[in-house]
Amino acid sequence: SNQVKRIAVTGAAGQICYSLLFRIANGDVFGPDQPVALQLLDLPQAQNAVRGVVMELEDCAFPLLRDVTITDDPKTAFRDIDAGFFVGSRPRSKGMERRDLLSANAEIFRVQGQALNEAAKRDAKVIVVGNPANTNAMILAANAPDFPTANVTAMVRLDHNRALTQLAKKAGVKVDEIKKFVVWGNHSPTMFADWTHAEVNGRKLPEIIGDDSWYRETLIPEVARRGTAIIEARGASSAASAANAAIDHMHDWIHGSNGDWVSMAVSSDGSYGIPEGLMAGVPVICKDGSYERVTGVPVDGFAREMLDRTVGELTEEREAVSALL
Ligand code: NAX
Repeated sequence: SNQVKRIAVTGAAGQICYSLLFRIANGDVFGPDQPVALQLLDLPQAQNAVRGVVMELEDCAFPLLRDVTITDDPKTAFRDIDAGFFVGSRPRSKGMERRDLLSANAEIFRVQGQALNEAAKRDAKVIVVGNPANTNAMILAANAPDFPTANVTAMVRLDHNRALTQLAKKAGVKVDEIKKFVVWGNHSPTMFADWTHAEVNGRKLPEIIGDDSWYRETLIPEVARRGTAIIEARGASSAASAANAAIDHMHDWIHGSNGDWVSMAVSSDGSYGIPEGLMAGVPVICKDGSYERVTGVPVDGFAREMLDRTVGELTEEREAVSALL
């Protein structure tokens, strides 16, 4: 039988994890034959809440769930892991400036990077969900010098999935019929949902939809504002859909993307005019447990402007936390 995979999840008492943990334990990430052990990290004051979630996990009697650890110590949480979901982060509180938020989180991800460096398996796959996700991932990687930077990624898959459904509705096709769609850049309102290369059965999606102003004036801003729209409607931020996107991201990384593009924020190699080391959403193809950036995608005109804008924001975020890199 398969050896148990050890999976760290941070922010375990939070609302995204209230969906994510159950799906991991159900086999949605690693597959129906892969036993898992969960190593749950949260702050000292949240330990009791995590114990409550673990009671519910037990009450699901998941056949694949072999062991659960609860801790407030990052090193214990990351010991010998095969995968890590970094969901916990410091939310913005009243009166907090963007810069304060960036540095509070930078401090968290500095400490967690050092723990990852010390404790995790070298081939562990890491996704950062906690915001500002891209910059947090960059700090995590920078503070784990003996851990492969390529194995640290950040999540733009929720933006990707949000756009896919709207595009599929508009085109009158099924979501999985759309290929070669990508979200570039930061997980923030500057992200660039790029339909330029998207295809349905070999036909260009922009030609099928045939409405460039809908794309620029409705689709892009609606995807950018979707998180806010959900908060307004639900009174709480997106949780189940965020967990689902994290699962899609990790699932495809492990099991492959069948030749199609998926959007992942990965450490830039300098291509597409994205400064080296920034964690930016790019198109990748996943195969045999790793991802490869799609190379040579033409980026010009409107796409260039949009990509430069989101990369500009990532550059500013890096400057704001530069002391911790
Ligand atoms: P919650 O506030 O419900 O939960 C966060 C949890 O993290 C809490 O239990 C808290 O105690 C814990 N935590 C805080 N600091 C920690 C630390 N240093 N170590 C371990 N745990 C810590 O937030 P939730 O709704 O679950 O969202 C989690 C994060 O995901 C937020 O930063 C949120 O902004 C971010 N999101 C990112 C998305 C993306 O696409 N990349 C989309 C969804 C979501 O908004």
